[in-house]
Amino acid sequence: MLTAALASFILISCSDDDDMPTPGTIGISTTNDSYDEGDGTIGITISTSSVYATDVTINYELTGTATEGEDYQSLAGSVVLPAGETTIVESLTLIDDTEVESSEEVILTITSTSNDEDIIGANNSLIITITDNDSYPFENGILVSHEGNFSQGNASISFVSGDLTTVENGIFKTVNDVDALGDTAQSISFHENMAYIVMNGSQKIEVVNRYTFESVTTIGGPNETDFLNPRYMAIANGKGYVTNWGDGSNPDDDYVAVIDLETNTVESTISVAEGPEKIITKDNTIYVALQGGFNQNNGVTVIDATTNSVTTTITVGDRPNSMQIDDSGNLWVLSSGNPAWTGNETAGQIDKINTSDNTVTTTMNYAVTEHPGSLEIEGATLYYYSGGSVYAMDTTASVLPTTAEIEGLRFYDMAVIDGKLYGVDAKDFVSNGSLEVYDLSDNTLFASKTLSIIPAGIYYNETAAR
Ligand SMILES: [Ca+2]
Ligand SMILES: [Ca+2]
Ligand SMILES: [Ca+2]
Ligand SMILES: [Ca+2]
Repeated sequence: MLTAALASFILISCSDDDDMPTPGTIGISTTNDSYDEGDGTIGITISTSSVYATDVTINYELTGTATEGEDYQSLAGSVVLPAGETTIVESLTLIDDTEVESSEEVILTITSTSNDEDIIGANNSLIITITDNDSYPFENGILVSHEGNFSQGNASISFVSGDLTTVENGIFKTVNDVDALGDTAQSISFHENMAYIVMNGSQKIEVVNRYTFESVTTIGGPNETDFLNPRYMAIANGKGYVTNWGDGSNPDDDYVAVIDLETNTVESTISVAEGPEKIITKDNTIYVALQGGFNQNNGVTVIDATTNSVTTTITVGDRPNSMQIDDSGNLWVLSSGNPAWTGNETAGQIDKINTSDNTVTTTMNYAVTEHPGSLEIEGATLYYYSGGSVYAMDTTASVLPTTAEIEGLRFYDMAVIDGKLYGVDAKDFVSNGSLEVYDLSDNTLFASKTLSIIPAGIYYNETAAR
C-alpha cells in the first residue's frame, strides 16, 4: 500500500499548486504491493496531476527478478494517455506456472513521455512482488519408512502431509515407476536435498531427492559388496557413515561404511565391535551405538570423522537402542537391557555423556523387567517409550520419571516433532499399520492415519529452501 499512498500524496500535494505553471507529475500505483502468481491480471494505474490537450505516449520498461514471458506476459512498453484524461490503466498478466520458486519482483519504470514537459518525477517506478503458489510433493510433512515383511520385498515409504489431511503410500514406487523399493527399509537420513533410504534386506541405499522422491542413484545392492546388513546413516565432515552388522552370525565382521556423497560410492570401511545400530554426530565426532545385532552389546563407539578412526568406546547399558544430543552438548544413550528371551535379562539404563571428554556423568537404572526404547528430544525435554507408555523427563533430571505422559500405546517406533508425538503401530505385522499423532500440550490423540505394512521409522521432511 506504500506505493499507492505515495502516489496519492503526490497527487494531493501537486493539486495544491493548481495556480502554478509548473508541469504535472506522473503517479503509478497498484491496489496491492504483492500478488499471487495465480491472481491473473493486475491493473497498473498511471496518473498525471495535469490534464493535457493532446494524447501523451508514456514509455516504460520492465525489470526485476521476474522474467518477462515466463512469470508475466510481455507488455508493449508504452501506453497512451488520451487527451483530457488523467489516468490510464496498463494490464499486467501473471503466468501461473508449475515451477517451485521464490518470490520475484517486477519493476515498472516510466522512462520517457511524448509530452514536451518533463513530467517524470521521483515517483516514476513501481515494484510489484509476485509470490509463488507451487510446492514440492513431499515437503513439509512426515515420511514414514515401512520395513515390510522380511525377504518379501514389500518395503515402502509413505508421506503424510504436514496438516495430517492426506496420506500417500508407496511414493518411491509411484514416483519412479518401479515394481518395488526393495526389502526392509530400515531408516532414512537426510543431507541437503537428498534422502538416503537404507535398505537392510536389499543391501543398498536408495538415494532420492527428498522433496520429489525422484531417484538419484542406488548405492550397493544384493549382488554388490558395499553393504552387509546396513542399518542407519549419519553425516559428518561431508561424508555418509552407515552402520553394518556384516554377517549376523559373525561377531567380528561389523563395520561402518564411509560414503563419498559427491560420487555416492563407498570409499572405505571402519571396523567396529558387534551390532552397530543407531549413529549420531556432533560436529566431526560420530557416536555409534553397539546394540549387538542378533546378540547383545553395551557400548558406544566414538569415531573421529577427520581421520575415520575409532578413538574410544564408552560402556553404557545392555543393548543401546537410541541416542540424542541435548542443547548443552550432552549425549543421551538409552539402552533397553537384555530381553528375557536371552536367558540373561538385564535392566534398561539411560546414560548421560559429556561429549567434551566422552565420560558418563549420570546413569539412571530401570527395573530389570523394563525395556525402554525410542529416546526422543525436543528442547529440554527427553521422551521415551516403555511398556506401552510414553514418559517425559527434563535434560537436567537425575532420576527417572515415575508417571507416564500417555498410556495404553503400542508403538513400534515414535518421534517427537514440533510439539506432537508421532507413533507407528505395526499391528499384527501382516496388515496395514497406522500412524497415531498426539498433541503433547494436553496429551490427547490428535489424528490417526492408516499406513502400509510395518511402518517403522518417522521423519519430518522440512519445507525446501526456495
Ligand atoms: Ca521465475
Ligand atoms: Ca503455479
Ligand atoms: Ca511458480
Ligand atoms: Ca556381524
